[in-house]
Amino acid sequence: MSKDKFQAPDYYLLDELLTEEHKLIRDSAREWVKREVSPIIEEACQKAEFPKHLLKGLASVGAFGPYIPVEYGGGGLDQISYGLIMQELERGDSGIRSTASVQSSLVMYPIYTYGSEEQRMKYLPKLATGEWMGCFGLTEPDHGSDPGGMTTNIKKQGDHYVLNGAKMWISNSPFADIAVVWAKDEEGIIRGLVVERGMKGFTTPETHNKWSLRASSTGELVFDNVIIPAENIFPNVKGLKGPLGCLNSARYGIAWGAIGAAMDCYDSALRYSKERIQFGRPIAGFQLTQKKLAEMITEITKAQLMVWRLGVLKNENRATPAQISMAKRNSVNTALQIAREARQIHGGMGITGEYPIMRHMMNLESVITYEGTHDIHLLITGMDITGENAFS
Ligand code: TGC
Ligand code: FAD
Repeated sequence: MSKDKFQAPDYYLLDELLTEEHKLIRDSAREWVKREVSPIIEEACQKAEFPKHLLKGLASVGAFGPYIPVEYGGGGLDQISYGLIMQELERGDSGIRSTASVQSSLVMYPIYTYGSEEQRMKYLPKLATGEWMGCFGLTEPDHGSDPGGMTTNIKKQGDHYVLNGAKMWISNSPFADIAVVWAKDEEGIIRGLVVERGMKGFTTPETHNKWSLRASSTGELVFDNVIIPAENIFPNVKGLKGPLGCLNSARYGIAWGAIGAAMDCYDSALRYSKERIQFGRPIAGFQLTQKKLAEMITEITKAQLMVWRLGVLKNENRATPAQISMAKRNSVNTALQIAREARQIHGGMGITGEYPIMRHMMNLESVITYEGTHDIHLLITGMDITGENAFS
């Protein structure tokens, strides 16, 4: 890939809505992505390899547990800081943002929110530094959009539990040290628990042949009579609201993150359109190119405003799950449309690894499906405004 010349679009001067601390955090993540991610990401995607050497750097820019309190190793930051970090990481690559989303919102968040003090102290500090990596097992081969139908189960035997079942499509599972897993107990109640690598009967086969998120490692979680000590069960949550509560946090981060991918596509298309000469003039001078670029910056600006406001509401503990769904759906869909238009502006060059467009576009095809599909989020909005449940 050619040198990273990214310049962030800020058409409505949104920087003025950020504090000095927000800007420092954002700029340090931005610089790190330019220095460490951009030079290697294209090759990592081509080879379908997760660049594991980036983990320490991710920890150093505060990407692991930014809003977890400092006494547990987190950054103690607010929700807008979290969003800005996700935006910058996904500007680099959705797979890198995914790794940070899973660690922060799907592993550290449930341990912090639902875990015992012993569980917090045991896991959170090591997760914050990247010494331990985690993954999140909710989806099963037969239960994706309807996780409430899961069949993975725990049965109490004496002073421990026995875990059986399988999870599919699990980001980071092939190398994770621990897995936060959701399973039904003998009464059919969903419980959360921590499974540690090395426990007998626990395996994590890798999923190959992905055309999307190629720089992110995806796999399964297979549990064959795994013995789980009682102290690994989360004491403070029961039911589907446990995993769905984690998704609120991760979806919020994705709502910011996808805008990063959109910003990268727009920035690349704008620069290319000024440099590329056809019919004796830059293609930026053609009305049809301008229409594409003008619509891109309009949609980016709308999405930026939406997530900023959502961040304010989240800081005040007022953001509803349905508001988060709307933003996740809007940002990802916007980014995907922008990636497709940016690809057109780059002409044939748009399909090559010289530019980040095609990689973002392929990544976003996963992002629009995971953490709740485009249609599921639409139905969440529909239910919220009508009071009618159209899921089942
Ligand atoms: P439903 O009956 O509506 O709700 C069951 C209970 O959960 C509560 N609830 C929530 N709580 C917190 N946050 C939310 N967002 C919540 N939504 C619902 C609800 O109040 C109820 O509580 P209670 O106390 O009454 O029991 O559940 P349902 O079975 O009808 O399903 C609803 C639906 C479809 C919205 C939900 O299941 C859903 O969101 N499906 C999509 C599944 C999904 O997003 N999976 C993501 C897997 S993880 C992932 O993709 C990681 S990608 C990682 C990366 O690399 O970034
Ligand atoms: P399905 O639920 O089978 O949906 C198929 C289609 O049917 C979709 O278009 C959907 O919108 C539609 N549909 C389903 N129900 C309805 C309905 N009621 N009304 C209308 N339409 C409906 N999961 C984890 O637990 N942890 C992870 O770390 C994780 N990482 C992932 C990484 C990648 C790369 C991918 C691709 C997925 C990941 N997932 C993870 C799983 C992800 O959350 C699911 O793929 C997603 O929730 C959709 O489930 P599904 O693929 O089974 O699709």
